[in-house]
Amino acid sequence: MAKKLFFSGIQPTGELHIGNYLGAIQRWVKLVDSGEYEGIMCVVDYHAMTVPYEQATLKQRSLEAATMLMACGISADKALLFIQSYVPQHTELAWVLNCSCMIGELSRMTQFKDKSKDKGESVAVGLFTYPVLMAADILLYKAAYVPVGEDQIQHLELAREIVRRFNSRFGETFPEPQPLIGEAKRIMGLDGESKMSKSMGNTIALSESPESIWKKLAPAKTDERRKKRSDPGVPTDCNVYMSYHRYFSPAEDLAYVDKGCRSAGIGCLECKKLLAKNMEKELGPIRKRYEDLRQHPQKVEAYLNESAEKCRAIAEATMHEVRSKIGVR
Ligand code: AQP
Repeated sequence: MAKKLFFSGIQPTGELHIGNYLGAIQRWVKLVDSGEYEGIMCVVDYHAMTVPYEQATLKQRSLEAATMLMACGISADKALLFIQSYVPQHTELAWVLNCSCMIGELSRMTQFKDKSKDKGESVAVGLFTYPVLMAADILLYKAAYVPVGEDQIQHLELAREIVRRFNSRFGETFPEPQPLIGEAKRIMGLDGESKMSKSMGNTIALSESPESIWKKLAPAKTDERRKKRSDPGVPTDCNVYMSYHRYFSPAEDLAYVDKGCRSAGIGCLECKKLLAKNMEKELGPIRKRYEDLRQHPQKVEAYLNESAEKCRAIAEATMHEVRSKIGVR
C-alpha cells in the first residue's frame, strides 16, 4: 500500500524548544517510524524573514535547526529534510497562490493579528502573506497531511480554502491537506501565561544543559494554591504538570506527583526534581547526538543537499503543471 505523505516545517527563528519538540518534532519522528507515512520536513528560512532577523546568523540558525531535527531522529534513510530557500519553487507557487487569496482572509489570521499588534502600518507584507507561503510549502508536494500544533490550524484551514478555489478555477490539482493534531497541542511557556515560543523568551531549548534547565524549572510557576509547602494543590491547574510532566514522565511518576500534590505529601521542588530527571532521560541523548552532529557539519549538509535535489524535482513537476494550468506557459 502506498504511504501517506505529510509535510511540515519549522522556523529557524531561534533555538528549537520543547514546545516545538512535543507539539511537532516528536510526532514527525513517530510518523516516519510508523512506516505508514512518508515525510518531507523543511526548515523554513523564508518564513523566518517575516519578523526582524539577523542576516549574519540566519544560515547558521537554519543549519542548527536541521542538525537538531536529525538529533531528534530524522534521518536520510527515513525522510526528506531540506532548507526552504534551496527549492525556489516555494516562492514561485506562493506568488501564484497570492493572486487568489483575499486580503480579508489574511486579515483574519490570529497569528498575524498577534505579531502585528501595536505596529500600525509598519508591518512587513511578508508577515501578512506568511500563510500563503505556508500553503505553497505544503501544496508543492501535494502533501495530504500536515502535523501541526494548535497555533497553525487556522493557517491550514486557509490552505484548504486556497486549494478549493484553485481546483475549481484551474481544474483538480491539489489535495486538501488534513491536519494531524497530536496530544501536545499547545505547550505553555515557563511563565504559564503564553504559548512557549522562540520569540517570547519563555522556552526550554532542546540543546540546554540540565543545569540550565533546572535554573528555569526551579522558579517556574505552579498551582497558585500551593503558597506554602503544606498547602495541597491540583495538578491539572499546574503548568509544570500539564505542560511538561504529562509528556515527559511515566505513568507511575505521574500517579506519585498527583497524589503527593493533592495531599501536600510532596513539595513543588520535589515534584520538579522528578520532572527534571525524566526530561533528562529524553533530552540527554538528543543533546548528545546534537553535539556529535555539530562536529560533523558535512553530514548534515550532505543530507540537506540530497533532499533538496529530490524536492526540487517534485516541486518542478508541480510547477510545470501549475504554470500550464494558469496560462503562463
Ligand atoms: N508551544 C508550542 N506547543 C505546541 N506546538 C508548538 N509549536 C511551536 N510552539 C509550540 C509547533 O512547532 C512547529 C514549528 O513551529 P514554528 O517554528 O514554525 O513556528 P511557531 O509555531 O511560530 O513557533 P515559535 O516557537 O512560536 O516561533 P516564533 O516565536 O518564531 O513564532 C509548528 O507545527 C508549531 O505548531
